[in-house]
Amino acid sequence: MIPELIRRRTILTGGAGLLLAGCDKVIQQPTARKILFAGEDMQKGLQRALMDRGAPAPEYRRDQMSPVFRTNGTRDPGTPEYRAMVENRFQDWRLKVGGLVGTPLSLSLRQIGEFPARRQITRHDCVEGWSAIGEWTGPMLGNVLKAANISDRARYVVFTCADLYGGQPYYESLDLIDAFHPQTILAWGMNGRMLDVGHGAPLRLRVERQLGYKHAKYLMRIDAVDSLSNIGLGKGGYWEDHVDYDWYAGI
Ligand SMILES: Nc1nc2c(c(=O)[nH]1)N[C@H]1C(S)=C(S)[C@@H](COP(=O)(O)O)O[C@H]1N2
Ligand SMILES: [Mo]
Repeated sequence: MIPELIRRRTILTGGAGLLLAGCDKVIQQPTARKILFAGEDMQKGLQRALMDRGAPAPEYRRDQMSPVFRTNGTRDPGTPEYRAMVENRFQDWRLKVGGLVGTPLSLSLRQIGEFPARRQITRHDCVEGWSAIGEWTGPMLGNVLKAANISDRARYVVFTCADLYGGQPYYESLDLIDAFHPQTILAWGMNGRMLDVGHGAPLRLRVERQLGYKHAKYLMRIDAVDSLSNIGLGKGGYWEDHVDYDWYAGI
């Protein structure tokens, strides 16, 4: 369910707003956009697309879980800072929640564990051509953003990670439709255990309607922003900025 404030704002911002805000690759594809909205009033088409984006990703049974869930991208951030955090079992790790929020937060793993947790068995799809079904546990991102009193000027949330690519932290972002999707969670558990280093300890994003690279591992910061233009090269994520990913949606 999309919170009323977001639904209202998105409809008010109209076409350009939604298209710019969209992480939904299908909507961003010019061809798909034409097909989706052909013969349809633009505003209606956008509203329909918005409804579709709130739909749940499939969830699976326990016996459908993959016996092996591979790791991909960074498998260990390997920095001295991260090593030190692993060594003391993330007791000094804090998730910073800032940017356009009324109440900036600095949350320990224990405090994150105090939020009601969702447990979901979902399929991860990496654009490199593999999938795996796993169980993820953690609070809804939307509840953490609400706890931080996210401003109604915010339009995106940006995730900053502990692992470095070319000396800079991996980063990703979501618009608020995905951020408040009920299956978008900050996972501290996987397959019934605490998240391990390979899969993004101590905390990683699960955004089940999106491809694998959106699921930022090794979370350090979450910032609410009104624009992505000052983040990295302006396209909202490490791979978006450094690789042309538009072809994914064309499949
Ligand atoms: N911080 C960070 N998050 C990341 C990556 C990464 O390299 N660094 N790789 C992404 C990609 S491409 C995929 S497919 C998934 C892999 O998650 P897994 O290792 O749990 O399978 O993490 C995503 N999140
Ligand atoms: Mo991936």
